[in-house]
Amino acid sequence: MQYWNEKMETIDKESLRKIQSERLRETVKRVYENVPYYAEKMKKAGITPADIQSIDDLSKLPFTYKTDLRDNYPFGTFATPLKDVVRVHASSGTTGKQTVVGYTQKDIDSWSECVARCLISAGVTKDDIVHVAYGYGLFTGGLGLHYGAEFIGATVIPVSGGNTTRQVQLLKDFGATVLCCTPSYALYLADEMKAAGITKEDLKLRIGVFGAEPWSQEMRTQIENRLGLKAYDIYGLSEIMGPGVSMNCSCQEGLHIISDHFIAEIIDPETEEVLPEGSKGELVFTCITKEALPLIRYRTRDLSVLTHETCICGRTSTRMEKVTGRSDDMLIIRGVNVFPSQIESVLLKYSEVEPHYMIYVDRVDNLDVMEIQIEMNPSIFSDQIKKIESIERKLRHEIESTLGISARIKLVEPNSIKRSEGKAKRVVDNRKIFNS
Ligand code: DLL
Repeated sequence: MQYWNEKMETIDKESLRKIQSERLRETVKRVYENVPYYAEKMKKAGITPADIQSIDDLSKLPFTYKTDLRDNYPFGTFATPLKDVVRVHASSGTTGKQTVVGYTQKDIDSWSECVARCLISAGVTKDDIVHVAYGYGLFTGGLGLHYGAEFIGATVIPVSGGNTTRQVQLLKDFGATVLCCTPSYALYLADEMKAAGITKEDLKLRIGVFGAEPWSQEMRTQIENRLGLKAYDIYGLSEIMGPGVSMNCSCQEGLHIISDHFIAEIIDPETEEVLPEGSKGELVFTCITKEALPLIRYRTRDLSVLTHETCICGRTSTRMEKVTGRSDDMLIIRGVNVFPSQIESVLLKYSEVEPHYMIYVDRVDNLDVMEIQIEMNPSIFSDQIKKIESIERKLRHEIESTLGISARIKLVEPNSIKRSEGKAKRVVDNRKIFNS
């Protein structure tokens, strides 16, 4: 089967515009009536739902930012009462607070269909065995792929992340044909296979569904060669839905956005001006079918390029190029979103250290590692090594529980971190994902 929902996936452009306009009108009216935060924002911008008649009016609407979700933490941006919300997920916010997202049963069904459409466009069928190694839990990766794969009737192995030795054994024993995980974890699995003396011929993998972090063409080639599969890029973000906002089809000419559910725009991140088709800029999404959290013009901070040309596969949806970076300082480390500001908010709580720090990120044996160097306060500098080590331990523990991933903590001498004269440079990312 080539399509999951042929009618929608190959719909002519004019009919798609009509559907998008109609759904946009309904969504704007619904958020205006049900979300005080949106009503206020629209009033400030001097518009009412009557001003939004078609997708040509989209640019009249104000943007939504990640901080808006944080300011209305946890459920203040929901457009339905909590009793109609059947599931909640979350991802990192810019400070300690999580960005909380919710789904009604209809949202879960649409999400499953979006992921199903993505998987089918990459060639997954109901006869496949799908090993899901994205994390299950508040992160949308595990359950998102799980429901989508089940929706098409495939056999799902819900392994979640971690315990790599066991993952390799399960891949071999259960004969998975599809692997879903972050691209960096795919390479880590390849290393683990090598160590266990398992070759790609011992496995039955044929398709890889990789996303949740940026990855290069070189990495794709490496993964394909080492695991003996064809690698596909899946994109998404929790605020909009989770995985399945877009994905490569078998032509691999960009990622198909599920355009009857999400309207995409590209803007200049500085001027916020909408850019013409083909320009590189920041992706902005508007949800037009969501019930619980229909975000309007959400600033993703992800950099990409859009095209509205029909693909060779016959799909008429808007396509986006592989995401090549971000317009903010968010890092994705082992699939987890990390903002330097989250680290800073932990450090500021400790009087033993100064708010001067550097974050070093590297990839060692296909695994992301992070080291945070922090200046000690002069008062503890002369203290015993034991005391310094105990502060490092305390910080390590707190950073790990705030970020959800571990980091090496190294306390350094007072005044040893270079002060900047302009914007502070706090991150050195040596992973060189895009060689730029
Ligand atoms: O990462 C959802 C997801 C799960 C996508 C599994 C794909 C597979 P968040 O945790 O909210 O959601 O992080 C969203 O991750 O804004 C991008 O910066 C980045 N990202 C996601 N997919 C890709 C991709 C999930 N294919 C943030 N390429 C997004 C590059 C990606 N970056």
